[in-house]
Amino acid sequence: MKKGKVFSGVQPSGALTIGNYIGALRNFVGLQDEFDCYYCIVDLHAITVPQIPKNLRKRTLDVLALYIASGIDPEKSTLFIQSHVPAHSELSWVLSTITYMGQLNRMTQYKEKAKKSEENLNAGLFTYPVLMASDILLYQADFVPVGDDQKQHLELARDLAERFNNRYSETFKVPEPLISEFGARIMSLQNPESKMSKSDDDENAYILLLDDSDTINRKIKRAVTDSIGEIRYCDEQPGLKNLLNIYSVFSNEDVESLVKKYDGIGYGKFKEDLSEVVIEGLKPIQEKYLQLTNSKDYLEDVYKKGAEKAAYVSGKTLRKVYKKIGFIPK
Ligand code: AQP
Repeated sequence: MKKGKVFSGVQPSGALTIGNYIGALRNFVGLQDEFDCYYCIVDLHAITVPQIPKNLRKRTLDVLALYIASGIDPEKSTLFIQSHVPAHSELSWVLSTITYMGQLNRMTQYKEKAKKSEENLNAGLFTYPVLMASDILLYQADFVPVGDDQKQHLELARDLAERFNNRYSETFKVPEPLISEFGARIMSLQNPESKMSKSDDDENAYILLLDDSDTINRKIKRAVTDSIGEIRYCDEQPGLKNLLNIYSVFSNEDVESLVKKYDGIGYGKFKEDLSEVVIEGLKPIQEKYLQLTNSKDYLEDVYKKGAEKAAYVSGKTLRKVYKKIGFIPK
């Protein structure tokens, strides 16, 4: 039987955080056996905010290395760089002609990013979700594992697939989001009301996958909690709730047992233990990452092979689209 397809991507817009890992990467790993998975490094998306070319190059390869270090196997999954597959930009243009301005205007991520980058309010930031829809629809993905913040973008992808199918006949699979119930939104350590983001100006707001143990200790120590002084899992203590979520993911213990374990114990000890659990959890990823960054040829081999396969699969969809809308085949 043919396997279902999965597509997802990560932007090389900064070093990856444990938010990216918990909400996305770690879930990618578990899908590899059951599905035909395409995991992309979405560099075209990353340039919607200014990037220093040298850093972008490095981060792109870093994301690839971190995909593999987190357990994604290039023999099972297709790993590739978005700009290596021109069909993404090509389909994006087509889909932009059936996207309503009103839909894009409602996108929360656009509104938030627009606030942050008033002097660089470029059109790419606005049409970002159309490119994301193209990424997904090109592979006829059944499922898209993402963090909770991407739900709205995924709705647009579904909507565009349906609109195109209704207008020109069945062409695209309508994808379903795969958002894990737990850890879908890891919050900033400095402001538990907003999500942890790799492009946050405050480096104490996030833990990077590649942070060393001293840095992790320091950031967790400084993480915002409250003055209640009791370890509980509730909305009135959002900082603590977030830390408990992180603890649970890295320790594989459920939140309830953690709350029991720390009954009557202060935040200091809890944070110390949390640091240890995070440091231990990240260790194997960091070790594998280090090995991989010394194997440039291997990484190049992976992304070249990945691009070949991705170009083949996406090319088929794009040709179908072009034909249906009335373009003359080459
Ligand atoms: N805080 C988070 N909690 C859970 N999941 C998260 N993701 C991001 N932040 C969290 C998930 O990570 C995947 C890759 O995200 P992305 O790089 O494509 O862009 P993003 O969602 O905009 O992530 P960032 O870290 O906030 O990047 P910047 O700061 O560059 O915008 C996605 O599946 C996302 O849901």
